[in-house]
Amino acid sequence: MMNLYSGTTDPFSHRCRIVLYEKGMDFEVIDVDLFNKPEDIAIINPYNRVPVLVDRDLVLYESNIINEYIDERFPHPQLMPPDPIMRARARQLLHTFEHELFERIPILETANQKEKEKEKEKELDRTRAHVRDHLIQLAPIFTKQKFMLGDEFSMLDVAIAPLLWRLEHYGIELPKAASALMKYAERIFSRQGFIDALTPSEKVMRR
Ligand SMILES: N[C@@H](CCC(=O)N[C@@H](CS)C(=O)NCC(=O)O)C(=O)O
Repeated sequence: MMNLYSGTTDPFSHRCRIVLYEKGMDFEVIDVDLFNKPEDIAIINPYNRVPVLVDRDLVLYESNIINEYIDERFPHPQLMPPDPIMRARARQLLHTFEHELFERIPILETANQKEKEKEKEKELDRTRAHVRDHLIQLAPIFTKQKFMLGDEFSMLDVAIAPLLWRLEHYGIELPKAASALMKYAERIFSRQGFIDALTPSEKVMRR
């Protein structure tokens, strides 16, 4: 059985939980409190971060790498496109999401810290604006199709969903012009796999 070491509020772990629940397979999620991290994480992941997947002798870290492995081991429903050209495009977009959006998560995570220096507050505002503008650019896609790659739910939707779930929590407000994107987000949030993957601490992030 696969074991996933997963942060209870961590958006990267959230991605892996979504894939595990979408696949409906046998696995165990080991909850990791990031404020009180057990020492064994540093033993299994040299970067001392979650998520980490352990499948017998295989130990994997990096959410997108873990998710591609699960997708290949359990191909139903397939989340990466079967065609090599579409798969390459999907990986390119996964990279863009990391670069433009998810690399900024550590700054966005400071949104709920009480005491912040002025400089940090400015950095947080710049980051919120960058993420908001990038999401606004994506909105027109969903006037034509249901999901990121077409009408089927895919790895791209998995990859971005934890951020969309946390927009309010990070203090990011989208304008009405991006309503197609928020409708798209609701489409993801209503999936059974998505609902089952939420931890109690994540459930309270959105009202
Ligand atoms: N690029 C990594 C990012 C993982 C990551 O940054 N995890 C953070 C949680 S947001 C972590 O475990 N940080 C260690 C800590 O907070 O002590 C992935 O996609 O898995």
